[in-house]
Amino acid sequence: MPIRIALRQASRQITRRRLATELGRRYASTPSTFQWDDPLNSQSLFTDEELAVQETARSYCQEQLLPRVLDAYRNEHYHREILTEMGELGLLGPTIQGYGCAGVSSIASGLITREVERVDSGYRSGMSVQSSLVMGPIDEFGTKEQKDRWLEKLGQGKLVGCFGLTEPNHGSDPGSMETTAKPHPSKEGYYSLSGAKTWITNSPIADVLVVWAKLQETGKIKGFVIERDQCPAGTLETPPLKNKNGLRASITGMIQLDECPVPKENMFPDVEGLRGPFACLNSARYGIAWGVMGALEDAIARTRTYALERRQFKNNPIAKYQLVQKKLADACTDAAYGIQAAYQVGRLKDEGKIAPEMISMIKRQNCDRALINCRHLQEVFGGNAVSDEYHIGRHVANLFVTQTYEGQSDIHALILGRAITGLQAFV
Ligand code: TGC
Ligand code: FAD
Repeated sequence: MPIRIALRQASRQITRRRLATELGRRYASTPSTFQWDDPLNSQSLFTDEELAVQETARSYCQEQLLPRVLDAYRNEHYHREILTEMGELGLLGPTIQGYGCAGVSSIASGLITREVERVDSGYRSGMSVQSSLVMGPIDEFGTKEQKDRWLEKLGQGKLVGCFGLTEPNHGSDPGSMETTAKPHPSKEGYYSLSGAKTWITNSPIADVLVVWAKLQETGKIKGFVIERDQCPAGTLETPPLKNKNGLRASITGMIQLDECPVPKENMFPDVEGLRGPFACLNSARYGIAWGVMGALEDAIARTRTYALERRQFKNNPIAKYQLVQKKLADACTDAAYGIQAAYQVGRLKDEGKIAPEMISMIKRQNCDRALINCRHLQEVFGGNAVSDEYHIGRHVANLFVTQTYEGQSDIHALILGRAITGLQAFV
């Protein structure tokens, strides 16, 4: 059964279940009822289909991902099968029409990333790369042959993809990249790619690698899809980068290309320059803006529970103390505002009315606020914050990475500054 139809059926079931069991609590709650875990009643904004997608994602994440995360994080082990499981549920490439993808709204896709990152940013990272940074450019810039060849298998999680833009010497400034593509000296109809990409999510396990390189003939950036199993020995290496102190439940590595032959038909024909990678990054950054709110919401829920149970001074729960309450009030406010902002940008995205600066604004603000609030909430756990079983330290370490990748926070401030003043401050 096509996933979209499954989702519609699920949506109807949820509507019935919702009316039966949740009436009066959240969806049908009166406007005056304050819910600490949804202070501005964002649930009331979502369509039935979006609620169904949220429910599917939440059940999967809480029942299947959460039990695995501590082991994955401790051992820095990414469970490859997660992408297959997500594919079976229709969570990959969810906004893409056709190729077995769910074809749901940008809000629904944001709700998926929020649920996944409620468990762990690294799991969201692996999924975002597959959906926004690999399936996204193939869908947007690929030929029909390229789409037919890869999209369905990527959507099912049968193939894993990665996105290589960052280089060892060029992170915030990818326009200065050194990786080149030139006509292959001995293979007719092939380009030869050489260069190195670093800090690449999924690269050690990727079957298809979207790599951005400068075409030697023109000096313009072009996108290529490299198929690992087509690369002669020694032309493609993807060593893992181990011993990370954040995002340990995801897998990260390099892409090393040494005169790697890539068929000309694997190049995206009609997009050139930074517009190509940045168009994909718009979707991925939008997803992060939702995702980090999930991590913050999980931190709030865990902190609230802990503060109500932990007693100090005359047997009072520490939740009774004003400084603890202020930390929770700040965090709940930022989470609620962040969701509203992400929602507005998502609706505008689907209406074709977004400017990239809107995405810079929510990516930066939501990542910064998630990180700062989690760092404050971590204090509520006292010494127990040091134990990974309380999960808060893992969120803090992960959120530092989310603030850094896909444009570090200050870089997004400069993107906004350029839009506000008309003056660019990068160089
Ligand atoms: P600039 O002159 O600003 O732009 C060059 C061309 O690109 C176009 N463009 C965009 N198009 C669509 N969407 C956007 N958001 C766009 N931003 C720029 C622009 O219109 C122009 O087009 P054209 O046709 O005129 O050539 O370029 P610049 O070199 O001055 O850029 C500066 C800056 C800082 C904005 C940019 O380089 C930047 O954003 N740097 C941050 C780098 C970054 O985000 N890297 C991400 C790597 S991927 C990653 O981190 C994945 S992590 C995944 C995970 O694990 O979840
Ligand atoms: P730099 O560019 O060296 O920046 C260092 C600091 O200098 C930052 O604070 C930055 O804001 C500041 N800075 C730089 N230039 C300026 C300026 N002009 N004005 C003011 N401040 C400035 N990349 C991919 O392509 N694909 C991936 O899948 C991917 N996954 C990642 C996964 C992880 C776990 C990590 C850590 C990174 C990943 N990245 C990926 C790379 C990521 O996008 C880069 O790390 C990020 O863009 C920053 O680049 P950089 O690390 O080279 O930092």
